[in-house]
Amino acid sequence: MTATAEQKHIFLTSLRESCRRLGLDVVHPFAAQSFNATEIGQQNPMPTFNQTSTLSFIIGNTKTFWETFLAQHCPSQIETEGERNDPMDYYCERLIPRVTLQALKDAGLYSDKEGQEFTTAFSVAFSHWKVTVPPAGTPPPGSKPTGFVPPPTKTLPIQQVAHAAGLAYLYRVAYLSVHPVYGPWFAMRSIVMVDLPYDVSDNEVLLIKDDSDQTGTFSTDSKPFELNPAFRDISPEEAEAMNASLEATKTVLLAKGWDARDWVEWVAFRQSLTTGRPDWQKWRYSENQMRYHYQKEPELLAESALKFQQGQQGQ
Ligand code: B12
Repeated sequence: MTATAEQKHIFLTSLRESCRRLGLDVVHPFAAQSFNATEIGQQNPMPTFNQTSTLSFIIGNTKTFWETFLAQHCPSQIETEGERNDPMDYYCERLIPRVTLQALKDAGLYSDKEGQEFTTAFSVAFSHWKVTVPPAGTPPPGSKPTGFVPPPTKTLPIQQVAHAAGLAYLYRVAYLSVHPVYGPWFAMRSIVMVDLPYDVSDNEVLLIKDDSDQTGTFSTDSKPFELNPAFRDISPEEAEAMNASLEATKTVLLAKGWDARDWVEWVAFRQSLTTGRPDWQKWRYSENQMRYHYQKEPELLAESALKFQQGQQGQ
């Protein structure tokens, strides 16, 4: 499918605005090839649709997701096992493919009107899962049109994709991706791949440049970071000390094995890599959000949603 610059602009703008409404305020464009060229990318490549530079996005969120999610969370209306198991993952599965498809439609790049069917192929993968069936709202395989292309069957290592895409530095000592603006306080939910060419100018529309949150614009033009943002303001000796300290804490924590009941210690571990960057403090999750992410207790989510919907904080 070819697209005019105007159509691409409409697609990008629609996708970004819809994601923001869903609380997904991180929409980072990049070329799938930047990941596919890495060693792990060669073993588990993202679809490229025969483009030489394929428009792809990492979709994620900062702390702002919490309240948007609480506002619509209604445990009594949960019908499926999938949603009960993880309402946030389910929310992303249900809505990210839908808004992608809608953005393509808005831009005139997809139509399921009878007699005028045409598609732009696209694919959606999730950090928690790989979806290999067409998402809701997309016609099933075999019917016309279906632009949905299954993503790789193996989980995409989203932290490594984000590193190659220039979204966040993968700090391997901590197993955490570090964003230059948010630090470690963000999550990655999904990767969207579209049969359209990626151009550096796409960054103009989609990178962080929201005046209201004063994060400033950030772009690496789909190239990896060379420096760990956690080390930006500290000396090489302090960086070395941070590595050693994280390594020691990690060894102690891993010796116990992963246990969500140790969440306070894991949070302290995450916090400790921000010592050189007090500017990241404002992105730290609220206490309930933090606890929920580590413990995934449905009761806490239900209680926070109820409080939020009743006008209390739900924090
Ligand atoms: C499985 C998983 C875990 C497992 C890891 C066990 C294991 N070794 O398999 C457990 C349950 C321990 C875990 C814990 C946490 N995770 Co985790 N995890 C994942 C997940 C879903 C898949 C990783 C994977 O298999 N990738 C595929 C392989 C091929 O790629 P890889 O790069 O080699 O992946 C390795 C590393 O990611 C590593 N790893 C990732 N997290 C952790 C945590 C620990 C403790 C260990 C030992 C290893 C490890 O294990 C992977 C397999 O070897 C990713 C999402 C994703 N798609 O990558 C999130 C992800 C990496 N986790 C995430 C988070 C936030 C956490 C937690 C903080 C809890 C939480 N949900 O809030 C904790 C603590 C992590 C920490 N570093 O402090 C975020 C990281 C965000 C960021 N800014 O970096 C991700 C990206 C999910 C998301 N929605 O954003 N996680």
